[in-house]
Amino acid sequence: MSRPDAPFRLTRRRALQAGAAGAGALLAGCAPGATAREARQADASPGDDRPNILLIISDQLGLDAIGAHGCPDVATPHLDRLIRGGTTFMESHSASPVCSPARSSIMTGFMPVETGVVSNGRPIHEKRKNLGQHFRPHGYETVYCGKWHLPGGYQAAIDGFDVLPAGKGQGDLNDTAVSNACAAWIKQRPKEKPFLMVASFMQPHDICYWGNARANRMPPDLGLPFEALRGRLPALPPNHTSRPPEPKILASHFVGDYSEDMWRYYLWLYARMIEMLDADVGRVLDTLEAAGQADRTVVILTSDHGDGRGRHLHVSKWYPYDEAMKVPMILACPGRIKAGQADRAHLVTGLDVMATACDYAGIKPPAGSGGRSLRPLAEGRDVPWRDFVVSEWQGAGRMVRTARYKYARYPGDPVEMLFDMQEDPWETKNLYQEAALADVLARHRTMMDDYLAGLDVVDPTASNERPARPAAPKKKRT
Ligand SMILES: [Ca+2]
Repeated sequence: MSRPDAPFRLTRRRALQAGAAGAGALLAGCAPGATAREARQADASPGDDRPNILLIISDQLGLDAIGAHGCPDVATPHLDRLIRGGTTFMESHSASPVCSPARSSIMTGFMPVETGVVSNGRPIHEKRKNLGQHFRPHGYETVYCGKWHLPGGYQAAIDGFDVLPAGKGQGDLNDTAVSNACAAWIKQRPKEKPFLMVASFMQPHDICYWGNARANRMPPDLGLPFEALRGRLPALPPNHTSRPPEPKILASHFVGDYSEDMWRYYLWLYARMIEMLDADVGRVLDTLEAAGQADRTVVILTSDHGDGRGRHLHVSKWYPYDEAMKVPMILACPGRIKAGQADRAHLVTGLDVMATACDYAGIKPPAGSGGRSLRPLAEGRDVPWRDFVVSEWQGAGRMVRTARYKYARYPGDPVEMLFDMQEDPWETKNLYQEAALADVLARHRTMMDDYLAGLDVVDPTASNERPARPAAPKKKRT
């Protein structure tokens, strides 16, 4: 664990860790008590041409909330250039549409029930290594900046990483500090070793705070705060009021008292928060290019989960619907990764981040991980691929997604969910009782059961979240 007051210093412990990975001959001459500079020089690997890995994590960014992914309501020039300069996966699903569980999967390559992070604010089980712990012994500089939430939101120290201090707070206050800290580190970083950097931004998650304030304090008939916005607000989605039959826990979980103006203003605000994120992503990408590192850095950009965006009367996340499930998964590196490729054929998941990073670094991925390397797909190679991805949330909810169908259930609830994503991409018709699809339903149940039975489940780790306040009465459209 690194000291928060010396984030860049190469400690003797880290030098020894690097030595274990192959720089041992150089390190052999490094006497006990050597200075940090001497240790760094001794650790140098001039012939190391492994690529850097830059993992950019957004919070609450839906896959189709980006300009280059077809969203007409937002200006995202930097995300767009990353997408157009690389490969973007259009069938990318979160391993859990909830913050900490999704992050634990991105950071380890395992499902939340395998990391112990089955709900927010829990630490990763000691059985699983995070990206930093996995990469550092192999000679990578490993740095982390921004939101962690495994368990604390912003940590001064994270096992496996040097943490770049950038304060803490919500996205509008803190993301620019994160992008500046990452940019500063890239400019001055030690050049001898490849790096693994995680730049973890909060936006557009700030929409949650607006939503909470809206729900708790603002009257439903408030109207638009700025009349001049009328006529410029995003349109409501086609499934805005769609409420197909749902398991009980979902059926009561929607916002019923927003006016149409308020819904559209909320979508407008969400877009502005994405534009804030875009500017910070741009700062880091620009710095990478200016430092001459773009063509030796594999950029992976993803998000923990999406946002309701008025689909099915939803705000926030926690749902098996696409508004919460589908997240960007963008890979880019000039000369290494196919540019301008939108992959609509392969189902991918947050579990794949670890395996992909390992593949590019020449590091063996963690044994038993369900993640797959996206590298062959990003490089345009045809390889056998998985038939489905799985997601979990709220402890008990489970979803399996195949090329055509989405199946979801909660144990003990007789109402299951089955959507034909080809015929009904907006998820408006729950087909679980369709006799003609009984075989499809049975096949998806079996697929899920077999997958779950094969997981290496650990005891859930302890949560540091404060006990939830008593729930406010549910608001329903009348
Ligand atoms: Ca989140």
